[in-house]
Amino acid sequence: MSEEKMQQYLQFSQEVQQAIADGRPVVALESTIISHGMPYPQNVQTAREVEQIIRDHGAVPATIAIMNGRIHIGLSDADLELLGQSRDAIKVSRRDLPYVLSEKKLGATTVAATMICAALANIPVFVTGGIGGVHRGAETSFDISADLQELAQTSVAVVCAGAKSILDLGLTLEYLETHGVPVVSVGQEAFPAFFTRNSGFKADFRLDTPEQQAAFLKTKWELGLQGGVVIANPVPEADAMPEAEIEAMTNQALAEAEQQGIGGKAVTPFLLARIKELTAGRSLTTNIALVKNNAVCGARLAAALKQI
Ligand code: PSU
Ligand code: MN
Repeated sequence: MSEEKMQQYLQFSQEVQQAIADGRPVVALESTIISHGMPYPQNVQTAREVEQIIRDHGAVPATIAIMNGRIHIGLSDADLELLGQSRDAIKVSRRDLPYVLSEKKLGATTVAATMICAALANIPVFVTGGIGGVHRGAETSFDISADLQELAQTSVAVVCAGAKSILDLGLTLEYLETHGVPVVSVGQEAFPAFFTRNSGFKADFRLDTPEQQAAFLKTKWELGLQGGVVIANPVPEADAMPEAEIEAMTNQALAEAEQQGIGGKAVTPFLLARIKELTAGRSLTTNIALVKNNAVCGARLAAALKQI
C-alpha cells in the first residue's frame, strides 16, 4: 500500500504530530490495559498518570486505540475516559484490526495490535505492563498469545515487567527464542514475572542503561533483523507481591477459568480481574506501580534512540 493510502487510516493527535515533526521522542501505549486490564476508574487514572510520567521524562505519550474507522495515535482525555468506561470496547489483536476499522467499532489495542499501529506510525518504543504468552496447558488448548508472533515480525521494542505466571513462562521464552526475539532484562539477570521480580528463568541479555538498549535496537534493525525486542524491567522491590500469595491466587483463578469454560480472548481479562479480587486489590496496586516504572524506562529509551 502507498504511504498516502496508509496515512488515511492513521489519526494523530496534535501533541504527537508536533512531536514527530520536531523529531522529539515518542512512546506508544496500549489501550487493552485500560479497557480490559484494569477496572474503572483506576484504569483511566493510571493511563493519565503514565502519560504524564512519559512527558516528565522528556518524551511524548501516544496511547493507541481504534475509533470511528481510524487508528488513533495519541488520545484526548475524553477518549481515555470513553475507553475506560466502555463495556463494549473490543479487544483488538492482529486478526481483529480490519473488522474493527471497517465496521467503525470502538477498539482497544493489545500488545500485538499496538505494535502494528506503532510501526505504521514509525514509533519504535512501546510501554505496557505485561506481554501475552504461551498459556499453561497450551499443549492441549493451543492458547498462545498473538503477541508472540507479533514480536517475531514487527520491529518495535516492548518495555514490560515480563509476563505473568498465569502463563507458562518457560514455554513463552522458548517460543520467543525460536522466533528470534531477544529478551533483554534491565538491572538484573532474571526474567521478571510481572508481579514479582524473578521468574526463575534468565533473560537472554542484561542491558541496564537506555544507551545500551538503544545501541542494541539500532544494531538489530540496521542489520535488517526485523522483529521486536522484549525489554523486561522488573517491578520495583517495594511494589512486588509476595511470591507464594500470587502463585496460590493464580492457581485458583486458573482453576476457575477452566471450570467456567472461559476460552479464547476472554481468558487473560478473566484471570487479571479474578486475581485482583482474590488479592483484595493488591495485585492492581502492583500492576499500576510497574506500569509507571516501565513508563520511565520507555521514555528514557525513546530519548536515547533519538540521540544515536
Ligand atoms: N497482560 C497483563 N495485562 C494486560 C494484558 C496482558 O498483565 O492488560 C493484555 C495485553 O493487551 C496483552 C493481552 O496484549 O492482554 C494478551 O491477551 P491474549 O492473552 O488474549 O493474547
Ligand atoms: Mn489467548
